[in-house]
Amino acid sequence: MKRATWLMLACVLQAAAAAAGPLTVEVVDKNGKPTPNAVVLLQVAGLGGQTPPPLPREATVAQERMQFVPAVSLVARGARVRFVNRDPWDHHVRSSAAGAAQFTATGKDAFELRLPGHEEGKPAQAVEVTLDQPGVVGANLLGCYIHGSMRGFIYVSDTPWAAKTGGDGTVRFADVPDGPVQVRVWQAEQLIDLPPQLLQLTRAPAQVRVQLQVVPRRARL
Ligand SMILES: [Cu+2]
Repeated sequence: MKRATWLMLACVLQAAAAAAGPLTVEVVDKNGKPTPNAVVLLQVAGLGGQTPPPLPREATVAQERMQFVPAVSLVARGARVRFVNRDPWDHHVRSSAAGAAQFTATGKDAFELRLPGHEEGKPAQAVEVTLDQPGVVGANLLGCYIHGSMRGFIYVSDTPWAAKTGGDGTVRFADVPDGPVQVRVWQAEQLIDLPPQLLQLTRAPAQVRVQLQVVPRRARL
């Protein structure tokens, strides 16, 4: 074979190795209904594709009408999260690794603080926390000592291959490299980890559906 032919072949092979395509992941509950506020994480092994834009390094979580809003935040490790109390009464923000049987204020990833209630005509009280501890990766449960029903989550990811499902229960990654891909889904009320799904992506657009074993309560997005 001529040198030029070899070169061409090499280019074709390289293009094939670096191929990528869109991947849509739909998260549904036990009844098959789309589930918002689930975090989808990919572990990609192939080459090529376009790494998604970095996750937010800043986020705001409000305490509003006795709820954390948004109920689930997805941020990069090292993100600065600002907590704002918009209710007229005090709230706590306490955080610990989700899945722990109870709040542990001693862990590296744990913190707790108290935010005074919002006085009319004054700016709402806010505190900023930086999530830069190694142990902080994963789901972190937010709560309030005074109002036991308040639950929120901050999911800290050290990979940009992560997205939160919207109202349609779906996330779409535009350009996932071909080859083996592991899909993991976290959802606050799915207490038993779902087994990761293994896909073998080819050039064609791919779609996968992940079903939870629970029916989560509706929460604000
Ligand atoms: Cu409270």
